Amino acid sequence: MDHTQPHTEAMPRPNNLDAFWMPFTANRQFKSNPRLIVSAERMHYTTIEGRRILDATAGLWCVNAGHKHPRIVEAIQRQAATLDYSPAFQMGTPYAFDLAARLAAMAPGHLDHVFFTNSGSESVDTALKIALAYHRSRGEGHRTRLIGRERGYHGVGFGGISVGGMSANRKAFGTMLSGTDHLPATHSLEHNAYSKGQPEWGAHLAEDLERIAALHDPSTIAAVIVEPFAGSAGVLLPPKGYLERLRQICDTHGFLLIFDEVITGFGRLGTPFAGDYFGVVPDMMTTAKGITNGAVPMGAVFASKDIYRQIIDSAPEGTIELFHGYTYSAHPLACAASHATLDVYQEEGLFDRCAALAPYWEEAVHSLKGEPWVIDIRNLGLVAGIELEGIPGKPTKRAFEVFLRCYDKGIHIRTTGDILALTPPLIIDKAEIDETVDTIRATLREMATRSTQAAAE
Ligand code: PXG
Repeated sequence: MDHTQPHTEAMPRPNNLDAFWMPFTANRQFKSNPRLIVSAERMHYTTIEGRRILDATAGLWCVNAGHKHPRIVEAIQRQAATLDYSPAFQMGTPYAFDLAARLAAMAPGHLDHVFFTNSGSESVDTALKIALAYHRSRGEGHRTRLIGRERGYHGVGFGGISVGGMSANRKAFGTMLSGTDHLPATHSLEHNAYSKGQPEWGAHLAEDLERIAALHDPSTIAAVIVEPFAGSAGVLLPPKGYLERLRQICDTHGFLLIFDEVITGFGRLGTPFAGDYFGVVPDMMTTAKGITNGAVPMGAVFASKDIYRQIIDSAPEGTIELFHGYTYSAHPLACAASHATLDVYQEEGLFDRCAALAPYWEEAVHSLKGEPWVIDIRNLGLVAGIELEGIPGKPTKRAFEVFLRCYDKGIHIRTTGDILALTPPLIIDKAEIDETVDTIRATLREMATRSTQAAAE
């Protein structure tokens, strides 16, 4: 089969769906009615039956330049045929050094150094470890506490779930890291429902960091990690002034501020990073996903000059300064994919395109106000969360039904709890925005009609 051509005809189903233990999936439900994808191009997937599905979530918030971009495909193919693998421990490739320099030049402030990982989860655990190593090398090894936020998502490593605040991701996994604490989530239906962009209410929630500092004593706290806006928990936006205040409190007490930019990085808000959008520069930034347009796994932690110099310069010459790294850190295929991805972002002006489309997007998603069960709509850049009133006693069920029906109608959306999340590739056009929103509208109306009929019977 020619894999460079769009796949059109139906493919045979796999004989056995049992062996693959699927991640973050209702395995039994999925396997009883699987949704199998065999190819993708630009804004669309093709299913095994040959149906086209519009990808309104950029994969899992990662395919910012659209699927199967020829430039990225070609770069990966060329790299695989040139250097398939080479270690990044005590050796290096020109691609990795060039990429790190290029990324550092894109990053805000003094985030001048890049540590490569393979995923967002690894980026988060890496950043938390760097924070601890940094304080220790300054003779402040007593700073061990890590502060996250309720409803935060920082991947699935033990560090990430410890500072994360989504209870389903924590409850089965014991005590996790000790010495963590959590800020309150910033979302309030009561005060901020239907805000367009950043909500007005809630900057004071940052003051809780002072309470946490007073409780534990500031000298025990190493770092604070937050998503600039919470994605996985259902698009929870930072109130105006909130991130600025977190930055100030961290500066006052010597806490490192880490922005988890795994989904906000690489153009999602129309700027390279969310820190640029909000005008707040963290001490470290965790990234993944859009760094390679999702085409090859890769993550990167950006660290400030001060953090890097402190750890590197305080170790004796000739010794390894940070005992950390992955077999696939700076993998040649990922480096090639990332270089090509950055070229595409730049040459196609995709971040500017995102910024230019954001007002149209905002109006389109807010047109769902008043549709059945809709209780809030939130948006920023090319991101939206549409919160539904759940079925009493059956959380998540209503939103999941919307997901299934939209899929049948040819639109892929994400759900978390009873919130629909939309985060399309930055190449989406106005007609595709309308198609996405109209499909959700039609689905909600159809479900409401059916539920009224069922009640009458
Ligand atoms: N941090 C943040 C902020 C994330 O959103 C991770 C870390 C972990 O990345 P990896 O590469 O280890 O998965 C993420 C991942 C969704 C969804 O639909 C979001 C993520 C992953 C899968 C689904 O909200 N974010």
